[in-house]
Amino acid sequence: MTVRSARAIAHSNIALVKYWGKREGADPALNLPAVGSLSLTLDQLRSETEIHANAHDRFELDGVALDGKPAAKVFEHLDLMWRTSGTLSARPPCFVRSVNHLPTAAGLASSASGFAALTVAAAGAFGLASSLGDAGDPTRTRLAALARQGSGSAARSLWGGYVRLDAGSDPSGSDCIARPLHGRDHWGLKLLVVHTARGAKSVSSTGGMESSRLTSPYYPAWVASSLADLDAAERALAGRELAALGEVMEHSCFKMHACMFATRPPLIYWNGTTLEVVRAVFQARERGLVGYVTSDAGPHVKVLCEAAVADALAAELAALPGVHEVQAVAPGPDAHLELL
Ligand code: 2P0
Repeated sequence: MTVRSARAIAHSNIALVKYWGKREGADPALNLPAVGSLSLTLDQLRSETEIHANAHDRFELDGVALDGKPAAKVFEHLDLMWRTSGTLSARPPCFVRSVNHLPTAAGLASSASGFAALTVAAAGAFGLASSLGDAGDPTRTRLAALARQGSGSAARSLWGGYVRLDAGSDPSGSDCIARPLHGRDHWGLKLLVVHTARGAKSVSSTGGMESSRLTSPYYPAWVASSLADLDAAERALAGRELAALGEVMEHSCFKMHACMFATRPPLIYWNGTTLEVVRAVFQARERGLVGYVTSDAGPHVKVLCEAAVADALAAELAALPGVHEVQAVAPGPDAHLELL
């Protein structure tokens, strides 16, 4: 079989209920999470990836040729996609060209959109799919499971709107399934991405999760309490109850960071401005300007709010010392595949 030229677009996502930790005793290649997660897909923040046949493997990100670990992860994932296509011959060399419309590796989920776009583009290039249908298309579910093997959060980027990824318990990973809960038009929410630093984060998520599992005394409590958060968030989302969703979203975020802080050595992804932004959001909420915070494996703060208050809240946060930029992002669309 030859490689077809294909292009994919996948949007990043932010976890409202967080994933942190791999399932103990599972095959590492399956990359099974210890906890489920629930996310919002983001409109402007996206990865666009093309795959073409080439004389040798080549990976280009934002116009720069990369080798070493980032390229190795990309081509390992292509090998997985090629094996999945059922072709027995060796994978032909490919040119993978990716553009990230978001800061890479800064805790803004570039690996989610990146691995989702890579998975979808490879599915097109290797004949696993020629197009993707609407949110109910079972091909999306299959590709989400493959994307997860590249990066856990990537499984959630196959769909727009609101997505739940269940941890499952079967050793094969067959019940670790992502599914769309609501489309992007379900609720007029905005996510304010408050940038508090520039540049890449210092500890990768994968390494950080493992060290939390091995050393944080709070890790078992984190895992044990996650299912209740997921169910509460799903209910609040269905009823469009922002206070209930915000409360469980902040609880999930601060529990994850408490678990990170208690890791040895400690994982502190925040900077001073992170905490100042969190305080400012709490204070604005008391004055009736209602937003709820979350943050990931990086120093930026994301604030979930109704679209009607987004501009006023964004202006307040943009004025804080140490804040570089505030981006207001709407719920984003499904991942997209195009054969070239
Ligand atoms: C999340 N994060 O749910 C959480 C919150 C970071 C903090 O998913 O090891 O890059 O590749 O499966 O998906 C970031 O971790 O980790 C992440 P791997 P991934 O969004």
